[in-house]
Parts: sequence; structure tokens; C-alpha cells
Amino acid sequence: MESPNSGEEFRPAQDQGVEEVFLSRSDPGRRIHKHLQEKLEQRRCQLWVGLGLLLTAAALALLTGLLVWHFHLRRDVKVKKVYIGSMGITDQTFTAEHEDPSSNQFRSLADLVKKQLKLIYNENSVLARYFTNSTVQTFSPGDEEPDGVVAYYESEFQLPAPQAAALDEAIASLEAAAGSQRSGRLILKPSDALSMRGVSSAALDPRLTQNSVSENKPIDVHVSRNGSISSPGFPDTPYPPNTFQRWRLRADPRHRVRLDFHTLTLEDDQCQKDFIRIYDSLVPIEPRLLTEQCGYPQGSLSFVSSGNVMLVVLVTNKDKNFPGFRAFYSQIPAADGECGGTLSGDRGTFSSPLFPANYPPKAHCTWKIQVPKEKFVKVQFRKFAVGKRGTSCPDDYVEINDEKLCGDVPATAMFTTQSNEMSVSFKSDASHVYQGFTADYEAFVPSNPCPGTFKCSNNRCINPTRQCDGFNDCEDNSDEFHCKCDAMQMQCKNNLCKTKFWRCDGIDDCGDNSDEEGCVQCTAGEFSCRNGRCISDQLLCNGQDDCGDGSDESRCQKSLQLLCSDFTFRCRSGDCISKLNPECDGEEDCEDGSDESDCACGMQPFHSSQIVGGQPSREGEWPWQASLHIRGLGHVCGASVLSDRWLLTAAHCVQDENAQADQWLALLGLHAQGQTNEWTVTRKVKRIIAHQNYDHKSSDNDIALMELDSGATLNQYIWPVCLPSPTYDFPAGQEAWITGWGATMEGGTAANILQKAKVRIINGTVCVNLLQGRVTDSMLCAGILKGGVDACQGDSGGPLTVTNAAGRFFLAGVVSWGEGCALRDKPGVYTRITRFRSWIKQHSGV
Ligand code: 4AZ
Repeated sequence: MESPNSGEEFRPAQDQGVEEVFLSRSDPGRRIHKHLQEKLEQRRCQLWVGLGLLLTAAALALLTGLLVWHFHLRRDVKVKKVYIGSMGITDQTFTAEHEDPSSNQFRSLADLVKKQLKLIYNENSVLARYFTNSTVQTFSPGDEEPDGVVAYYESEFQLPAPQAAALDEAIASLEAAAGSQRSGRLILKPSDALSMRGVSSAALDPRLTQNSVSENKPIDVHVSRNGSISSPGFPDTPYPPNTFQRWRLRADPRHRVRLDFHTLTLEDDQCQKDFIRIYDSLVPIEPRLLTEQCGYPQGSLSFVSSGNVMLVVLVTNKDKNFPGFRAFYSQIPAADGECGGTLSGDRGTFSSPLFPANYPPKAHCTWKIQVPKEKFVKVQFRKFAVGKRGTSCPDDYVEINDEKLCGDVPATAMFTTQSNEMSVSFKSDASHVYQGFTADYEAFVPSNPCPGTFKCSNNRCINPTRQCDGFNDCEDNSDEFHCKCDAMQMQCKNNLCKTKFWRCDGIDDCGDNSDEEGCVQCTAGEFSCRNGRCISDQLLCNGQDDCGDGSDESRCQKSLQLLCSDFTFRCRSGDCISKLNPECDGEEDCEDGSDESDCACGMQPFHSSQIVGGQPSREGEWPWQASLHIRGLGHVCGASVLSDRWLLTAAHCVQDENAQADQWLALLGLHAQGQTNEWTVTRKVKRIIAHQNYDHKSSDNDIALMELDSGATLNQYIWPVCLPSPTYDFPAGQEAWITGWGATMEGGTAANILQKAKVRIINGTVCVNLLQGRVTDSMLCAGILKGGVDACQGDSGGPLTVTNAAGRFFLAGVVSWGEGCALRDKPGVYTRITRFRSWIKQHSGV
């Protein structure tokens, strides 16, 4: 190919054009030049065409190459898929050797299973093409057939990536086929093939095969004898990171495995890294997953299998300080999980199988409720947790009146029939279990559904004296509609009547907040000081005491240095700052940092982060709770741990004959009375210091210190509560917790397991009015004014705690007295700790 420069001078095209016009008008000597020019032009054209052809050919070759690679070579890029499954074998007998992979029995049965799997896969073209090998993990005795065996295996397939979906489908079709030929033999059955009873398999959860996780040898447990399993290191050390541990639990034939968690505290990371999974199988087949748990779960932690096996898997990732779990296993006869039947009589109760434990998977029950002929039936759920929320109930459900219920059903819902019969059924599928339900049924006369009582709009019947009393007893407020407010009541904007005591108490009692409107006497743009003065809003938090009582400087975001008052926090340096409750909130507010010193208190274990009407607490949830025993009498009062040797309790607990230190024993780290463990510390009492001004008639200054005869080592079950400074504010309406082993009803017996209940701080003026003036400034009221939740006998001396912004528990009060327990409008009365902060320091040094 010629270069444009060879022979003739190359000129840009534009110049050529100009030249051509010029040449056409010139002499013949120039024509030769023109000919040459044309030739050159032709060559240039050819050159460009050639170049273009070459490029097109190259592009085509590249495209063809890519297509060939995509359609041919990529087909050969194989991926590995592992399926995990189980197979029932009816013509073999289970022996102990089948659990030992090194035994001959294990090996020979495993070989048969592998052959059988190959046969099964050979019947499906997709499976046959991509199957590589199977391994048998373990065996268990059959459940329904006492002599049978269940094999658990993994099968590996190598296949081109685009075929993955077809393989999943082929595997799923196996289970359907196995289900339809229960107890059937394979069509092509060689002489040594097994008789099977169902094959179920699914892809392995990729989180269980992470490379970073090192797998420990599975632990095999027979649950015919009760015992417990726990995370590695529990309870002495936190569980190790990057662990994968399996526990394979086996029960006798026709029994179920029951697992009750006693402690379960893992990292709270939405189960991304650390989690526990429980399967209704001996291998982690996803469609048999009963539950996944992590963090610090609440609710029922009792699980029951549908057959005679269960698998527990613990996966950990992060190296953090969490204790792990301990769970007790046992076996229950399969018949214990049976449910349903005919219910007769005028009223009764029925529950999901094994309630309050979680129901087992694959349960199906029907209750036929039959009441006398002339009556109708109504059913109300007291507790309902069945299947997933917000779904159309595809998995687990209760069916009542042809309506499927799942998720949460409000306690107010009432289901009725127009006849004397009702059928209620319950169904759980093969995975994900919940606590279930408990329901009450009752017969009623259609013409008079609530004889002698008031009928709520939601069909509940309530005591007629509860109508128009200011409380929502029906739970849909229908007992409080169309009422005429009496002299002691105010009328809310929504026409409800509420007791006048509740006006301006900081709580929205009306439901439309109208009881809290117009409470401030000051005009718009003004701040209402606690001493009643009004100051301009502009003066709030300006570092000066404009109210005269410091209240304009007590709820500031910034911590300005000010003159000290009842509303400021005093730093160790003597400086006072304006921020509300600055101590141990995670921010240094004092220049000397003293607001954040001495903050190793008030945290629930591992920074996861009776009481009437309460609920049992979890072990270690209230590590500052102590139990005070009198020798020979047992538990008498509660107390709070302030340090390794000081407890705080009520003076009325240690009065008169109880004043002698040597009669007392203090139990720290206790969960259930009478059940001490390696974490419980029992100490004699060296000294009791009751408040010098304790008045047993008025209960004023009801506070006492107890010094232990030797220090108790602090641990996750024994930890001090935070003490508030004298200016700490516990505002009305704030949520607070009460804990103790006291009576669970007035005049009732003490609780065995430490109980907890949530109450609210009650406005001081409201409390004085409700308790006829017997409440002093050194007392603090807390409770639920509707009634039903309160401290009671045996809770005295125990803590009333409130959490701060950083989640630390501060001691707001000591259980002191009350009018009865859990009565309406009769809150519990507590010793106000802020009043005694310096007294505590003076006598204990804490
Ligand atoms: C008691 O006798 C007691 N409802 C403690 C608290 C309350 C009542 C009685 C408060 O120890």
C-alpha cells in the first residue's frame, strides 16, 4: 500500500478542491498533474475501504469469539452445589454403632444409602447428569417405626451455573415424589436397595459453610436422660469467635425432643454474624428450621421437635464479650403434643399444643366447642402468637368461623357463633414455630349476652361498676362513652371523663392530650418556672438563674457553668452545670470529667446493648437485685447492690427484732429462690445502718444500709446499680422497673423466680391526693393507676429503677409501702433516693 506521501505531495482535501477548480481552467502540462492527482485519490479510497474491511472483520471475529465463549466455553464453567437431606429407611434396625462413623455398621449402611441416592438421582435426567457424590453425616432411630433408621446425608452436584435453577427444581420434585410414595420401594430396585420412607433435601445455608468459620466436631446427645447443652466456655468465659458448633439431639422412638433455654445472650446484630439455629432434623435443612435467635431474646424459648430429633447450630463471628447460652434438654412422649377434641360446658380454656412452650412444627388440631342448645359461643384469645405477622397466613394459623388468623390478634377481639357449636382449628407447617395461643370460650344467651354485667361494643362483659369510672376497662373505651362526668372528674375534649387528679400530671390520660392543655399559667413565649414565676423563653439556658430557683437552667442541652442550685449537677471540682441528669450519660460535661467517673454501674449483663402483674425476668437481667433472708425464715425483703460490700434496703425491713445483723443472710446473683449456682454469692451481714430518722408510723426516711461481712466478687449476675445525684430528675410519666420475689397478688404467696414489672413515675401532687396526704417529700410514687401492676409484700427494700439516655439503670426508689397491692388509684410508694444521696455517701462511702 502506498503512503499518501509517496510520489506526490500530500495536501489536505480542502486545499485539493480549491486547486482542482484552478486546474480545470489551466494548461495541458497541468493535466498530467491532474491525472496523477486522480490516481492518488483512487488509491486513498482503496486504502480507506481496505482499512474499513479489516476493522469490520476484526470486530466480527471478536464477536464470534465472544459468542462461542459465552455459549460453549462458559457452559463448562462449573459450579458446585451441595444439598443436604434425610431419608427414612424402614427395613433396617438402628443400633448404637450407627452413630459411630468409624464402625462397620455405619460404613455399610452409609454405602447402601449412597447407592440408593445414586439410584434415585439416576431416575431424573438433570440430577443424573450433574451428580458427583454423596456423604452420609449421621443416622438416627426412626420415630414412627421404632426399628427403622433415618439417614442424613449431603449430596454434591457439579453443574454449569445456568442450570442451578433446574437442579433446585429437580431436588424439590424428589421430596414431592417421596411424599406421594410413602413406604414405597423404588421402581428400579436392585437386590441390596433400601426401603425408604420419604426423602427431603434442600440447599445448604451458605452462612454455615463460610471459610472463616472453623467447624467443631458435632456433639451427639441422647435426651432420654435430662441434661443441658451450653456454648463453649459457658458460663466462665464468653463464647469464642469464628465457631461453628452443632449439637445433634436424639430422643427415643415415639418421643419428642424438648429444649428449654435458661440463658441466651449472643451479640445483638440481627443474626448477621452470631446466631443460634434450631432445626427439626439432624442436619441443617432450611425448610426444617424452627427458629433463629441472637441478641437477648425475650418470649418463649422452649422448643419441641415434631419427630425424635433436633439440631442446634451455633455460629459465631465477632470476638466480643457475650456469654452464650445454656439450654436444658429432655424428651416428652409424642402423645403430650396431641391437641384438639370436644369441649363442652358453659366455659373453659384451650391452648395450642404444649403452650406456653412454642408449639411443635407439623401440628394439626381441631377443637369442637359444644354448649347447651339455646346458647351461642364466644371465644377470646388471652395470648396469640401464631405464624408471621402481616401475611395471609400461608404457614401457621388458627381457623375460626372460616377466618384464618395469624400474627397478632388483639386481646380485644371476640369471636362469636350464631349457634351452640363452634369449630376452631390450628395448623403449623414444617418450619418456624411461635408461642401459640391460649383462648377462653364461654356460652351466652343470645338475648342477654352479658347477664348482670355491662356489654362492651366488642362483646366483652365487664363489671357494671367499671362503667364511666375513667378507665378503659372494655379495651375499646366503650364503657367510657356517653358518660356524665361527676364532681371529681373533668371532661376531655373527646368527651371522656377522667379523674381531676390527672390534670396537668404530664401524662396524656384523655388520649387527645386535652387533660394536659392549658396547664401553664404563663403566656405564649414564656417559660413556666417550677416556683410559678414566668420568664421570657429567651432567657432559657442562658447560664443565668432567671427563675430564681434554677429551673430555667435545668433542662438544657448544653452544659453551661452556673451558680449551684437544686437543679444543677455539682462536679467534683465544685462547679455546677446546667445539663439535666448528666451523670454517666456517655458525654463528659464537667471540665474535670467527674460526671462520667464512677460509672461502672447500672448495666445489664454484657452491654447488650412479686410483684403483682409482672413477669418472670431472665437470669442476670437485674444484677443489682439482692434477696435478704432471715435465718430459718428464708426470703424476707429485697435490696440493691451498691458495691461489692454495700446493699441498700428499706428501714422497715430491719426494724425491731430484725435489727441484729447476725440474723441476716444476703443472697446476690440469685434468680430462683432455693436455687443457688456457681454465680450466687451468700454473705453474712456485718452491720445494718437504718436511717436515724426513720419513722415507722409515717414510713418517712424508710432506708437502711447493709454492710456484708466480706466483699462479693462482681460478675455478670452481681453488679451495682447507679445512684442518682441529689439533683437527678425522675419526671412524672417516665417508665420505671420494679423487681422482686414478693407476693404475686395481695395476700398471696411469694414468687420463686425473680419477677419484673414496668410502672410509671406518678406526679407528686397527684400521689398526695390519691393517698390522702400520707406522701412526704422523701417519697416517690410509681405504679399503674388503672391497677393490676405493683410491688407487694416481700418486695420491700428492693429497687425501683429508671434507665438514662445511655441505657444505664439508676436507682430512683426503694420499695417502701402502699395501700394494698395493685389497687386502682393506689400507686406504690418508694423512698426517694435523691434525698438520701449524701446520707448513703456519709455512711457507706459509696
Ligand atoms: C409490703 O408489705 C408492701 N403496693 C410493699 C409494697 C407495697 C405494699 C406492701 C406497695 O412489703
